[in-house]
Amino acid sequence: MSALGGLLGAAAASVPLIRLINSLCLEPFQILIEKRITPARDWGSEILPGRSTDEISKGLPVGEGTERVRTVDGPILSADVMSELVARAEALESVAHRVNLPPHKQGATMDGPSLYERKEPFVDLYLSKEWQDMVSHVLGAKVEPITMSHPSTCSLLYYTQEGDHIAWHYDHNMFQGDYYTVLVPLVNEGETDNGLSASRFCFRERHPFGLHALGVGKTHAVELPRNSMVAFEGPKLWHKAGKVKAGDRRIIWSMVYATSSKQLGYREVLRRIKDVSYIGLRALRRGKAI
Ligand SMILES: O=C(O)CCC(=O)C(=O)O
Ligand SMILES: [Fe+2]
Repeated sequence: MSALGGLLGAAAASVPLIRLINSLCLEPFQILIEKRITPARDWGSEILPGRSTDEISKGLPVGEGTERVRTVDGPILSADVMSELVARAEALESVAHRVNLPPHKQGATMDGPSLYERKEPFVDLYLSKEWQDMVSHVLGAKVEPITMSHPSTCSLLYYTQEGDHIAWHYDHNMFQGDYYTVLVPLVNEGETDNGLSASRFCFRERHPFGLHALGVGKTHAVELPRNSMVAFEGPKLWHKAGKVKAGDRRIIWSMVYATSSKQLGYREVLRRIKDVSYIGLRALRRGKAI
């Protein structure tokens, strides 16, 4: 083989590697672009309608290691905005990406990049200063939005078929600052006594030797009616979404905020490796949700 042929061959062989490195390293640069996104709407009067942020409850009276959980009773958003978001979420259900990864997860997801590309109102609200301020107040920490290129930044989770759930887990922090997950139920309907689905947001108190992951310690189950909110430090709180029963419908708007949205490259690589272990190389596609 000529020197040129060898060079071309080596270049061709390295294309997948270059793609891989690109997809692992590109995202930190995307933050710079996304910081320029300005929300189109004024959401101020739609958030906590008729209530001041000082009136809203801050935190659950729970035990050791759960101080990072905050719940807020509804209404979080005005009836009009809530109806609009519910209608959009219902309309997107047919295009949401369904996964079945027993025993970890079963359900459908509309990931952040897809919501962003479709200019859905969730992204506008997520990025707005008013919403950010309210979330910061609830958490007692000044937080900011993270890159829109992550699947979980601002996503919709559908628990609409029997057995849909997410098993016990920590969320993955790939940022320098503290990382918070914020959940707002858009739909939560079923046959339980109070009309909610059988799926509850559950979290377990931290055990000093990590035995909470083995089932040791007190578990709390939180009922989340439509238009309420729970916010928590996902990478430090052992949590899950229980299984829905046949006929239940639970649709959650899930968001991520951080005290510093500067990404740590090696943590992002670890996240990608974890995702690839679940769903294979297609996890490397930009914004692919599992
Ligand atoms: O749907 C739930 O209750 C939990 C969702 C969750 O764990 C997450 O978005 O990180
Ligand atoms: Fe989670």
